[in-house]
Amino acid sequence: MNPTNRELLTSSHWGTYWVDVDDDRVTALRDFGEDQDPSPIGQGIIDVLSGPTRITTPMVRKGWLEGGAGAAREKRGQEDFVAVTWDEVNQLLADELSRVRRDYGNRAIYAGSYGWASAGRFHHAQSQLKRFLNCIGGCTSSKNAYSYAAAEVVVPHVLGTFRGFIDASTSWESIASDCDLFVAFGGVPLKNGQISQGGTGAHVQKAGVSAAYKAGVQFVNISPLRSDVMDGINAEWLAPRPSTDAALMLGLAHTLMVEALHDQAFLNRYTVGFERFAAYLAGQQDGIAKSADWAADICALPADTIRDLARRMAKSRTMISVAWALTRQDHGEQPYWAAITLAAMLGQIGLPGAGIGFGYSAVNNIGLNRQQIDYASFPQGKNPVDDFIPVARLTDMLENPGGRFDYDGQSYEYPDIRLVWWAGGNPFHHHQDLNRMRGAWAKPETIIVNEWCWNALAKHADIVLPCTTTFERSDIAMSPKDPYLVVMDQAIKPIGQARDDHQIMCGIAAKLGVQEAFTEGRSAAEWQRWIWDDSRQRASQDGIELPDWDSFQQNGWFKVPEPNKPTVMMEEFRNNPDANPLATPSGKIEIFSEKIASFGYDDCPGHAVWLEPFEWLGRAKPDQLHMISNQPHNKLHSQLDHGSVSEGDRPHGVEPVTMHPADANARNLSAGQIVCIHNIRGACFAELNISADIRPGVIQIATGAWYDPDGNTCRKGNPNTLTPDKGTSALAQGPIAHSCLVSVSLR
Ligand SMILES: Nc1nc2c(c(=O)[nH]1)N[C@H]1C(S)=C(S)[C@@H](COP(=O)(O)OP(=O)(O)OC[C@H]3O[C@@H](n4cnc5c(=O)[nH]c(N)nc54)[C@H](O)[C@@H]3O)O[C@H]1N2
Ligand SMILES: Nc1nc2c(c(=O)[nH]1)N[C@H]1C(S)=C(S)[C@@H](COP(=O)(O)OP(=O)(O)OC[C@H]3O[C@@H](n4cnc5c(=O)[nH]c(N)nc54)[C@H](O)[C@@H]3O)O[C@H]1N2
Ligand SMILES: [Mo]
Repeated sequence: MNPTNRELLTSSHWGTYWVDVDDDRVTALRDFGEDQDPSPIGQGIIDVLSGPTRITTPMVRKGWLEGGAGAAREKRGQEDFVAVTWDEVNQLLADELSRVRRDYGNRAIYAGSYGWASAGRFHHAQSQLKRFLNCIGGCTSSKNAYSYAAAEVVVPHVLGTFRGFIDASTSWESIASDCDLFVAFGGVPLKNGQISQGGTGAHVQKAGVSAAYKAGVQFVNISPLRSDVMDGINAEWLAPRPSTDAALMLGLAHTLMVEALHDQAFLNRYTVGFERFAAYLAGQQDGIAKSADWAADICALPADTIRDLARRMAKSRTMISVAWALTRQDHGEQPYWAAITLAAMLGQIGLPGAGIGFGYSAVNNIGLNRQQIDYASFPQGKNPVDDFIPVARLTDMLENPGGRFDYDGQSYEYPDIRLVWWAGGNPFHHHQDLNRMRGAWAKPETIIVNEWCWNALAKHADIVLPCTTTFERSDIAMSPKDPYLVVMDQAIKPIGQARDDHQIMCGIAAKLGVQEAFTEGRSAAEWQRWIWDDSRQRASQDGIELPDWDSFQQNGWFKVPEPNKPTVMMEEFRNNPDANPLATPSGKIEIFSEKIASFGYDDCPGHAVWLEPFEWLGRAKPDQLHMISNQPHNKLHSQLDHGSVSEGDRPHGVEPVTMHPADANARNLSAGQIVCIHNIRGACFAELNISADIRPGVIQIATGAWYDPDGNTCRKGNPNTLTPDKGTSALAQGPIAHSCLVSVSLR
């Protein structure tokens, strides 16, 4: 399997490791020497590569197999499965796809298939699925990511692009050398920096924060959790009520305005619409000045603290950092628009170490100084179907065929979905209000899932196609977001009858007569080489020489040289806004957007505003608490929840929840007890952890525990039994998991 004499290597979203193998079993993962801060997450896979949670053969739900498509679909998740051969399952799939396409058209197939799957440029499950479906007429798809859907739609109206700027975030080096004050809404939690999509070579977030601190940068952690900024850097901690950041930012902006601390020259040259926003701040129409005192009432922070912070921000070289989590709340567009507006008022956008940053909280690659190379990927082809949903409108779509929804200025129709196919994501992890989703999930006639482990998604399918893990196939990790290009060696043979997603699609393509269109005559190995060679040419055009394929394989990895100076986001625009206009209608920063205003949305008007969230502490009943369900420190989402690292943090089999001592006392609860977190949508169990490092009135439980329902209660502690499923606004329709009220009592 290993064409060279070197040791075996692998890459994952959480890091690169050397792989030890004995008797066709992975026995250990050893740290990649280049990484000074390796993540323990990877170790969680070793014990679950085989064993009872592994899917080893194609499986069909009994009712579906016996009664045909649609039979006993309300029993999904409860019925037994029957093992079948690959040939049998391929025939079933070919017949079923043909039926659905013939009777309802390709738009009746939903394969948005959102999710992170595994690293590897070629074996990207979603690309494999989509390319295959595009060969047979396409499918209904999804737009945007759960991570930051609200920002993905609003920020392009304000700055011209969102993804373009997260890929060009000001680097840690620039922050260390030029920033004085780093104001972090949602913090910079080190737990999240373990991850980078598509492969992580070396972890830099901790070193970046530490170096900035040593260089004299003062960090302000604005978050319900003290731990959202690392220990030992003397960070200030401000804990406003969750989902009130937009109000806090408006209070800061108002202070800048009334104290004439804003940079009018910057606003004149680089922005449009400040007057409209200023009129709103002053309360010219609604009679409410958005002052520090006004904000203080909403956020429950002292007004003087807000005024003081505004003055310090004006006086210092300031970086405003907004966590992606701020988008995953009701009206999640607003904190992003307000933060950009605030940064524009400070006039430091485009200066070294200052301005605005999207997601220093989120992943290793934000702040990582690197060359941005547009590597080739496995081409998905073109989807002939125009229908789509904003990614988090899944349940709405399944519940309302023919119903209408708004999105970014237009109105669209929900298609009538008959067949759902997921490869490389887990809606029973990522979606909100899972109990409601489970009801909607019972509507399609057929649900197909490619998975390697028996999680809730696989259990709720009709046809389960067992896929390999990265150890069972060869691939290459080459993410434009990371400087390390890594060979992912096949370390062991596929477990049971598992097949690569590519091979799975080839099998079905052959039955449907589109194998040639799907593969273009290339084997998996030939495709990888094609991706490498094409990427090499692209890099070369950017003046970067990648090694040839054989040398790359021989060495196992290659590090793209760092750029010769730190990245500064929007530097070119600042230096010459006429030559480098933003891709907005005005070419400038749109503090007021005529375009968004023209949509006429009450829940997203033409400039940043404060709108009361769907659920928040300002309207909580006396016994209610605000639940934050943030990213887990010991895994990536639901991945490896069943492995030793995640299970090791859960001695009693349920996920920990953190609560303030005052809230625990008020409920007569003590640490270590198993509690039930509940609201009108559902409930989950959790083990109580008590800590003064969380804002009173707030509880925190990580996402990721595998959904294990007993009625509407998840026994293991999946917080998405509780979160509301509602769009951020008619503009973006993003998920709002972080705007959620709950009650907690003893189980
Ligand atoms: N309450 C709450 N909910 C949230 C969030 C939150 O903050 N709070 N965050 C949201 C965010 S930001 C995100 S990105 C989503 C994440 O949601 P997802 O990305 O859907 O979650 P994962 O658990 O990473 O799902 C990936 C799935 O792919 C499978 N897989 C891995 N490798 C392969 C492969 O090679 N082939 C195939 N076919 N499958 C593979 C894994 O077993 C796993 O089931 O969750 C969202 N949900
Ligand atoms: N270890 C690990 N790392 C990950 C992931 C993972 O699953 N595991 N997932 C990755 C993915 S897909 C994504 S999208 C990113 C997400 O990156 P983020 O969205 O930045 O991460 P979160 O942990 O959800 O949120 C960051 C912090 O925001 C705080 N917060 C929540 N609500 C509010 C609020 O209303 N106001 C303020 N001021 N703070 C609030 C929470 O305390 C939380 O710890 O993380 C990535 N990194
Ligand atoms: Mo995400």
